Amino acid sequence: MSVTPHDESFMAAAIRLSRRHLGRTATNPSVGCLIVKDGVVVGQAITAVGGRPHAETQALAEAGELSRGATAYVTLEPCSHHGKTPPCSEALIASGVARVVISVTDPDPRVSGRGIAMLREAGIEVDAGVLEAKGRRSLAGYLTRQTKNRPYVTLKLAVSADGMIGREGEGQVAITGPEARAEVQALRAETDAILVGIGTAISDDPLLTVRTPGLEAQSPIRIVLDPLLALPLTSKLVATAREVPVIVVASEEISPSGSEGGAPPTRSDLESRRTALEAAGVEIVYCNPYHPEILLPALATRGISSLLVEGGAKTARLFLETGLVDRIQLYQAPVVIGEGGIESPLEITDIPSGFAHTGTQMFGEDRLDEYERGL
Ligand code: AOF
Ligand code: ZN
Repeated sequence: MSVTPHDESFMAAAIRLSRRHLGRTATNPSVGCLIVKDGVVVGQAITAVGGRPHAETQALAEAGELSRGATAYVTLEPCSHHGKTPPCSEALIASGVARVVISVTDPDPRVSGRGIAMLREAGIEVDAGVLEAKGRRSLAGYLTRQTKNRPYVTLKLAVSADGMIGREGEGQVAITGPEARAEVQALRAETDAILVGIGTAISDDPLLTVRTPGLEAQSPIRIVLDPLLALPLTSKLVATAREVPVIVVASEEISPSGSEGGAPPTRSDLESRRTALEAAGVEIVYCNPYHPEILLPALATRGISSLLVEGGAKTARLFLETGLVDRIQLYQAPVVIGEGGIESPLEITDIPSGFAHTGTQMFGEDRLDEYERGL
């Protein structure tokens, strides 16, 4: 049997389902699985919050005896390894499903192709690569961390009608409206970590959490690029560091084991800032804050698969210039900033080459354009 439009419809549903647990299954991918019998969904599941159980075993449990002769739709190749749970391929074989339809093959070296091989050896018909581009996008964080040893990076910018992202010396300036802000909250909720530069952390005093009622627990880890530990102890970030983690990325040169000397502040100043930040629950990581190509693998090692860069202009430029942005979300608002504006590092007319325009949506008066590089 070959792949039919029905297969694509069920896979689209499985992909949509999988997105519900994005940002909540680290370091496991959020996978969606449907069990379909005679054209009807009889079991459906997502990788559980926390990463286990995997999607397939839960969907099969729901379908029960109805799995026999059914088709399983899975967004990622079923696992073949004995990890923290037994292999899903074995569970599928034991359930008696007749066919397994897969979107993306698993780059995990413990699985990669073996899951499919196990199913075929057991006489199950397997079709892989169904809605693959869409499937890959839904697994972007997992795939990027597995294959590039860094998180998938989204750069979000909100630009005024006159090309500004804020006003000098004024802290947070409203550029987008409530609908767009709600959308950004949803994006934060599906992302592992969010990053800003120290300039933004000081001038805007942002919280960087998810405030959508009921989703507060899905706030990302908050990261500040802060070479000299300038994050104020009175900032909202520091004040809430015990509820939602804050990581300050400071220069290696100022680490307690780093070399002496250099520019002000003095070593004892730095030492007391470090002690105070740590006492407030902030974690300090010593890593060159101006080299995302070094920082990002360090974040991947900590299990961070997706990163949202939210500002400011300098930090956005740094990530763009090092070619470490995978997706750009550019909001354009009708607001005019005028005098004293901070120029956007990016406008719709100068999106870097290599990015494809993947969609436009309106949120109230604001227009969101999305651009992605190949995964
Ligand atoms: C699946 N279905 O829903 C997910 C899979 O540590 P473990 O034992 O949980 O294994 C983690 C690996 O399992 C992960 O790297 C990926 O290969 C796979 N994730 N596999 O069959 C799922 N989440
Ligand atoms: Zn599995």
